[in-house]
Amino acid sequence: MKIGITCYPTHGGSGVVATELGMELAKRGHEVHFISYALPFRLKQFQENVVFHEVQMLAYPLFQYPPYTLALAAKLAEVADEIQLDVLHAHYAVPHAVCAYLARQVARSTKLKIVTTLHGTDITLVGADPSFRPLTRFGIEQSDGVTAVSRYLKEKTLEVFGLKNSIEVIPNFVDPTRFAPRLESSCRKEQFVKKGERLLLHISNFRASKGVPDVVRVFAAVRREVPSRLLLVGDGPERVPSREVADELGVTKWIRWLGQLDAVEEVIGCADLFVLPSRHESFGLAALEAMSAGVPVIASNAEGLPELVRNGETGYLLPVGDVEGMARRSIEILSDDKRHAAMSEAARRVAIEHYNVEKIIPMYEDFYGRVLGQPVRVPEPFTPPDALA
Ligand code: GMT
Repeated sequence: MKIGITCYPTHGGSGVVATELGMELAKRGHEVHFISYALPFRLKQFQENVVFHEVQMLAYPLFQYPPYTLALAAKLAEVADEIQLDVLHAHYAVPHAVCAYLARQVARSTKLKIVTTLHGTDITLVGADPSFRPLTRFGIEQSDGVTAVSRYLKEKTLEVFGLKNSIEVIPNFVDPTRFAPRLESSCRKEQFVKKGERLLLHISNFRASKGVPDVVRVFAAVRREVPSRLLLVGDGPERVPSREVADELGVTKWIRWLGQLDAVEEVIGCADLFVLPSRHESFGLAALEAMSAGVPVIASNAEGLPELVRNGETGYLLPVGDVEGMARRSIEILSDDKRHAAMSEAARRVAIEHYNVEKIIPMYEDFYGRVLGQPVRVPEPFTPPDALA
């Protein structure tokens, strides 16, 4: 199949999922074309069957707000015609679903089908805002197929927009060989902690909804009981507030702000506990990547998180803002080796059984096939020429 993918290329779960999906489809022999304003950050290396098309913006003095969405739609139509795309897959409804619709109207090709994947804030925050609501609904209604990354998000979308579309739930996925426990990964724990100390980890885009200051508060309480350190990966508006809270609580010297990191798999396996106290989280990809590496998760019970984190089995879920409860459960896990090992094993098992890339990619292929009205033939995997010699 020839598949076009448009997504946000910067750090953020939807771009990660779109990029990983495209790379996996390419490995399986499909021809994948990414279209965006910059190279998606997990797409740094050459890969067979993958092409990146950059949306170029025309600089013109009249454009106080350069019309990126129109430039994207034009590029999508151009690529659709040139490559004869079968499917154009829009990740994050706003504005990508509408751009894909425009592209289909403009393209000469008549066979193009549009698939839209909803990720979370494109519905719950941005898409549902009165200023975007009619367009978001239109983009979803005009898509030939719509998927959502959790049951929560599917129900929320149907409720917010009063839609009659069918929405398929295809959860996010992880490669358990890449997101592996410490002993199977390249992570060196002694880089982050002294002997006998535990390592807590949080990864996000540090938006207000992630609750990064709460991560610091949980850590400060844990640190009083369990010798430990905290690693904060990512950057955004909550970096400064999280530093202020750390200073107030006197725990700054045990925290490392690593900033943005492309290859999070290089640190994730080192952690003993992953903390995600989000106010909004339709899925929680970083928590899944931690689970795959055998790291138990302490999370809020917001939105889609209860579908991923099994309370009492792979970690604990607590109400949003319940810092004390999160700290108590963290201490419980970190001070009992047997309990920690059991949760670690369960976290990895659930990730492998339910979210393995090998299981989820065929769900997308099957979905594309249904949208196209024909089963997708999985091409022969690409064989490098030197392997033929
Ligand atoms: O979490 C964010 O704010 C980023 C956002 C995105 O679109 O990049 O993430 C959303 O999509 C991810 C991938 O599907 C999900 O794992 C996140 O839970 C979701 N974020 C929210 O719903 C807040």
